[in-house]
Amino acid sequence: MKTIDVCLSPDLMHLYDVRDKAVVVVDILRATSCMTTAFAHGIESITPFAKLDDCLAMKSKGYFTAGERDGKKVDGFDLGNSPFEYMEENLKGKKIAFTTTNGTQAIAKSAGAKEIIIGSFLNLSAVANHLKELPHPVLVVCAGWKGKVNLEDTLFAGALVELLKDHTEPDCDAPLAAQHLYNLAKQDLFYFLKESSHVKRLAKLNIYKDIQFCLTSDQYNLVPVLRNGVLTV
Ligand code: 3SL
Repeated sequence: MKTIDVCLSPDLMHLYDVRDKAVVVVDILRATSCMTTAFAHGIESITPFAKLDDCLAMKSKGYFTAGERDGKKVDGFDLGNSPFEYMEENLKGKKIAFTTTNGTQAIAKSAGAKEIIIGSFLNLSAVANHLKELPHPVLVVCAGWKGKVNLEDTLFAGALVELLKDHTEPDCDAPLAAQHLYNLAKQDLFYFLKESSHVKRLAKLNIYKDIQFCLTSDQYNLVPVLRNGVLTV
């Protein structure tokens, strides 16, 4: 049976060898939820960048640019990091260059994996079904917050471990911890997360609607995959 593991923070990536792995990058609030939503609404591709300048430079190549730091849209960028922005009709068929505080950093740190895919609650079952078909061991990479662990990405990892429990075996205690946590929280993820650091951070920006949407399971049946540095479905 193939293994499943969970890297609770990108700062722990040195502990994992990604070369034989299918990596699922997750940033529930909100980068990977935005990416999933964007593809569901017809966006052609998303090119993730770790650095703001590299991302902004794509504007001159005809890309829409999405830039978030500390929860806020960065000046000069076309888009921020609310999933509702990615439902706009004018983005259909467009290419987006994307950079966020943690999500795109986690993608960059997963470089070299056999496959890198984007996970969120919005496409949870689609991701699980995709992974069932792959022969590779699975590593869920939680984006966290500036190197620190967060609850919402850990809960997603736990949901995935739960869905894959008949197809994978845990490689250490992190997947087991995530799975137990998810089983405690699954009746009401929003309630479970109300004291969490990033929910509090985003609440200050008044974006409960985003949080609630990002915690909704299985809205979309698609799996963004990174090929040659570009995400497509
Ligand atoms: O850190 C990130 O990548 C973002 O998703 C953070 S925020 O939800 O936009 O604050």
